[in-house]
Amino acid sequence: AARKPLIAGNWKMFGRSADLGEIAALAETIGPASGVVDVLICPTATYIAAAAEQVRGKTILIGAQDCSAIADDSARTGEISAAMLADAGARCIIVGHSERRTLHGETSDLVRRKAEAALAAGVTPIICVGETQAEREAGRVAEIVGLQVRESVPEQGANIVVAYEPVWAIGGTRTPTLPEIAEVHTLIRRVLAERFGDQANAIRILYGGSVGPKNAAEIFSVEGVDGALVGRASLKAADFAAIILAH
Ligand code: G2H
Repeated sequence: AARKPLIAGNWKMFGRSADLGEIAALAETIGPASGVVDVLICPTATYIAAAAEQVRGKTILIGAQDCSAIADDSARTGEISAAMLADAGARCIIVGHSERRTLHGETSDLVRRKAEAALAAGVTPIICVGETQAEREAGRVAEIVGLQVRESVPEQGANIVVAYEPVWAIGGTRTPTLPEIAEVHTLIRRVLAERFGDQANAIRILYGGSVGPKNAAEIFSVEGVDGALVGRASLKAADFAAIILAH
């Protein structure tokens, strides 16, 4: 299946106003490469509108890092709905990042409802899954990741992206071996096919966790890897451009 690669930057709670200029610099550097891959930058919600302004007329997409699971306009002080993020210019929303699951107690059930809220707002959810170090050492990768996919992916609608982010590989220097990445991506597509049949072939599955300019090309060479979710290395235009151009 011909899936257009997606290279997504997750600015986490790092990127500030002063960093928004990196987006224009990125557009300048990648030039026509942005036609063959989809490029997405997800800043903190308060910067989405300004970031969307930066990419006006360019092919770079802007997204969000999280959204409320509640789809309707309602009394939810402090929450931001997927529709509001879409209003601000978000085209994709990351849901279920391991930092949300671990540090904010999000369950797969909540992640699925967030993904459903994104779909209802016409925004593509990027649903994150991944095992911990202890789970990998216990030989439970297929069980844990399979369960997370079954529980976090909405029943309806194959218009999603899945990101495989092994928790132990995030924000460090270690990544799985290439065969290990291939194995989990194959597993995820098999689980998606159980639900969506042939439609699963159109779903992009990204790898995330310590992707940088040095290892991007080899990770992109892995069968079944349709792009990357990049944290720290997405903040500086030069680094992120090098990753995009490695595809
Ligand atoms: C994993 C990734 C982006 P980093 O969290 O989501 O971050 O590339 O810094 O490991």
